Amino acid sequence: MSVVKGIAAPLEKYDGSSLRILIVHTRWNSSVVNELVKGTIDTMTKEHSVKSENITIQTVAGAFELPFATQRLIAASRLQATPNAAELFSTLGENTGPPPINSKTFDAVICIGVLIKGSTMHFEYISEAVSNGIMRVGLDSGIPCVFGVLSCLTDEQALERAGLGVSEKKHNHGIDWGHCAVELAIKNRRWITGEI
Ligand code: DLZ
Repeated sequence: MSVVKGIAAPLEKYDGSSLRILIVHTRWNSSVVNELVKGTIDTMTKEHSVKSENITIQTVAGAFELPFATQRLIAASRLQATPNAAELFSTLGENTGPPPINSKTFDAVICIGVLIKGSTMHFEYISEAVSNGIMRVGLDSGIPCVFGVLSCLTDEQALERAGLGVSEKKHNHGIDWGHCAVELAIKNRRWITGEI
């Protein structure tokens, strides 16, 4: 039987050697999250030549904190990058369009966490809030924000999707997030300059 699900290979090879990447990950469910972070980093460094010194890693407690932390870290990187006050204030608001490209701002962010369903409605509320929040940060900032949050019904699903399970289908989704971040970062650099 042919395989339907999954991502097709990219159409070009992306050179990530000049990219600056931010990873924000949770400390909830850390054994799975750490493996996902490793898969993401290995993919970017080994397959796209992203320099490990250009990958900034920050942690938050749980998935609910990911959108806020990401938004503030993007703002902080712009503060570091902006040499004068006028420019500084013009980059602080939301919906201000694409950021300046320089050595301090991030080309892409990868938000990584694992939500595992419990016996209350917590999972449903957090999943929706986090996915909407991460999308909003990306659209408001103009910086690609990769959605690296697993929403799993069981521990086994989480392990399988971090490449840790016993099933033959196990796959570390961090690999896909690494590819995705590099592709979108490179493409966004082109789009910022009007190139299509
Ligand atoms: C409270 C909570 C629960 C029950 N489950 C998870 C989870 O599976 N994954 C996760 O990343 N975080 C969880 N949290 C913590 C919330 O995301 C958040 O950190 C707290 O509600 C504090 O805002």
